[in-house]
Amino acid sequence: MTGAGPGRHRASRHRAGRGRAAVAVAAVAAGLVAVLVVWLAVRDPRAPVDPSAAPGAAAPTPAPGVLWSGSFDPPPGTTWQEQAGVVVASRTNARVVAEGPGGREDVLEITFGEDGSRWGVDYRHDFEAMGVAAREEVWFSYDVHFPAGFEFTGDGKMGGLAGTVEGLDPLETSAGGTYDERSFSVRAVWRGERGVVMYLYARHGAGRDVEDPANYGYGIAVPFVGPDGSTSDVIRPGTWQRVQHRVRLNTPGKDDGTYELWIDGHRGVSVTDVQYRTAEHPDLLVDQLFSSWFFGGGEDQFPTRTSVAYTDDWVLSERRPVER
Ligand SMILES: [Ca+2]
Repeated sequence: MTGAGPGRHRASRHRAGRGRAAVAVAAVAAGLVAVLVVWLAVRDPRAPVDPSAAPGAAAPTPAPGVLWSGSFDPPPGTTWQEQAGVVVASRTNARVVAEGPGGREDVLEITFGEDGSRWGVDYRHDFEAMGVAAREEVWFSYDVHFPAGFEFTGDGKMGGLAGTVEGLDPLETSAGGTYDERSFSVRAVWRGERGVVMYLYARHGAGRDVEDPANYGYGIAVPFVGPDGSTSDVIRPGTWQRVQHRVRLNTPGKDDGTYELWIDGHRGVSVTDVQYRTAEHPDLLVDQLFSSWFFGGGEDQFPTRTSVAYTDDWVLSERRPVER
């Protein structure tokens, strides 16, 4: 940069050197254009800046669009719950194990069915506690592993996303047969035949109102359709699988919000008529992870023995993360 100015002045003062100076100026200008082109090519204007990354530090560069990530390896002196922004924990049958299935390090092991219970865990994570602003669109991705022999009886809940208006207790979030339009939630549910279902509590979605009799007093369900067109055997016990939820909120009062559920890079649920927020609550945003993992339904769907499942590598992002 600094060479261009003096070069131009010298060229105007010395007639004899004008030709050579013009060539030099052109070369410098060409160099600057080349630098600019390279800079534009490598920079991603959407990539978040990591304030903790000091110059020269070996901190990993976050992938473009990543808002938060957690891998159950909290820094010394902290807990995974702090790392993951847990603000309410009503069921806590889980622990971090150093070596999980497939040699995976530091994974959350969730235990179901101890003492005849159908739980699981029920954690509510606040975006603010995770350093993430409440927003209108977000992706929540996590890995899950059900060991071979896992007892897929009834339908069991897995993690998802939720939103509540300011001041509402996270445990009051719409779920479990109760819809309150000051909130919404959407989770993935496993079914007995190892299928997976979207389980949505919102005013409207998939052509139905939440109070439609076809929902039997519960949330709106849409089955995940696998790459082969089948709705069963979506879960493959004994393997790690990637589950990804996408929520894009609607225009308040309109049926134009989006929900997508992806498993292992395949989009098996896509609903584009969701009314997450009603006209009365236009300020509702996505602001929570909803980690309730349990065997659902009636007592005939309770597990008959203790089972465990594993989860790891959680990511919140602005858009679909690059596949690993
Ligand atoms: Ca991990």
